[in-house]
Amino acid sequence: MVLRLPIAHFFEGVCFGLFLSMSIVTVQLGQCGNQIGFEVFDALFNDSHCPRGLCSKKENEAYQASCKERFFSEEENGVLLARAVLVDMEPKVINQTLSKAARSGRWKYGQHSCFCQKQGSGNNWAYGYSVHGPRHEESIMNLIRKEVEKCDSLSGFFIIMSMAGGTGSGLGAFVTQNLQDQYSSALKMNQIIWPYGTGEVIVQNYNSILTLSHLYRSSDALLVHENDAVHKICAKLMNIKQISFCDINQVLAHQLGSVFQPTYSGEGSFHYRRNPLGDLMENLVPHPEFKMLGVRNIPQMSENSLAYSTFTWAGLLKHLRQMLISNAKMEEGIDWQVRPPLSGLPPLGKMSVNREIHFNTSIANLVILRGKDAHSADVGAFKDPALYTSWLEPVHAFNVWKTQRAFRKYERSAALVSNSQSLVKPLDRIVGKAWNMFASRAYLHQYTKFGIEEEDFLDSFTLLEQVIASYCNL
Ligand SMILES: Nc1nc2c(ncn2[C@@H]2O[C@H](COP(=O)(O)OP(=O)(O)OP(=O)(O)O)[C@@H](O)[C@H]2O)c(=O)[nH]1
Ligand SMILES: [Mg+2]
Repeated sequence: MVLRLPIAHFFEGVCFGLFLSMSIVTVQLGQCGNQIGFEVFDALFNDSHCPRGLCSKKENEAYQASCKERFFSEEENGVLLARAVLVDMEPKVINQTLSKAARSGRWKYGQHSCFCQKQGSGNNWAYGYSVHGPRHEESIMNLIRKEVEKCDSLSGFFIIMSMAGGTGSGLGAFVTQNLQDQYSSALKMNQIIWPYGTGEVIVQNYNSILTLSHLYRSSDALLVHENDAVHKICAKLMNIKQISFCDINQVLAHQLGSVFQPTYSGEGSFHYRRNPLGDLMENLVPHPEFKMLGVRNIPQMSENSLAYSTFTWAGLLKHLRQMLISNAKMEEGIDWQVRPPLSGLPPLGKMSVNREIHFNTSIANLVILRGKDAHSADVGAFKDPALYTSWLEPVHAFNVWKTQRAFRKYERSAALVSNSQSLVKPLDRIVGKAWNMFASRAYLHQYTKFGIEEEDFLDSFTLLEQVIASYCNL
């Protein structure tokens, strides 16, 4: 696969940053994966076709071209097709997703990019993994291969799924493993949705530990969003009263868009970064034992409030850093007392031990700045060695990506992708709950009857206990 760029446009490309990007093939699995996938493509499309962008026409065109190459191919009539494969074991959600995209009138899914069956996996991971997986392996991998063949140059796969259901989680783990076998040099990043803590499904903790442990073996990075955290953002920051999955998915899509949309390839450069997934991995996953990533975003608010707000980079970055170290998912309710240990600040008195425990240590952070004067923003506070584990130099642990092209309606917006301890607590909680059920052998027969044995559960527990211990010891 080679990069094709018409010679006539080559020099123009050099001058105006039209270096085409490598492409990402998205695989949307199950209800959750398909509903989120739609919102992600819609957000990417709408942002890149936003008329303002607060930059020159030429720059806007370069940004648009880069986004297109990453996430869309083009039909002869100019309509954009998402570089995506849709998989579910029941038709309802896929049909809804296809028609929502078609209704947008501006982009759609390919006619032959879906695979669905008549009956889902009934929230049973084992059914998705051991029954649907092998049975439909060939058809699904063929669809993915066709999508890969449409890319001039492949950066990797973005696989969207929940971890609590049966199809997205079980079949998603199966497909990820196949991608690892068949495209070992392409990167695989899984977007996984952490279930509500209150629990919608009794076996969600079983499904979750099986998903996480399998992905830990076959994926390069797990980008995690917790439904509880996004729900709170909808309630507190977006002021939504009756919160639906659609609202949650739009917040999620906003966060993902602010990570995946183009940024300049380096300090002082006006070319857009070519290999988005490769660069993300290089910046954020320095060791395969640590591959759980989270995203934070600022500012986030309803359009009405946005019209009356102004922000400075200094203010946004100060909040974002405190959100990181105090492990807050949104700017409201940040604990400003949390400080880095050994940062040279005066001791905090007798609470200090507790506070230091609450300090969220990072392995790696990537700050992404979009909008007015992004080049002048000072990110020095993220380079403090006290924020990071001691085995990695801050110069390797911190990176910043920028573009002066504004994101959606935000004059300035910042995203932070972190590999940090922030998922240890929720992971420990899920492993604990699953272990309690496992100890009393509850519901195990539903898994063993489809070939997932006690031994597989024990392997999952061992692997995840190890992950928890590694993150705790940072
Ligand atoms: N954020 C978000 N979470 C969702 C959405 N739909 C389902 N979920 C979550 O996903 C989990 C259930 O998984 P689903 O994706 O519905 O299951 P599935 O993959 O279709 O599998 P089966 O229906 O069992 O075949 C629960 O934790 C839900 O909270 C969605 O649109 N957005
Ligand atoms: Mg389903």
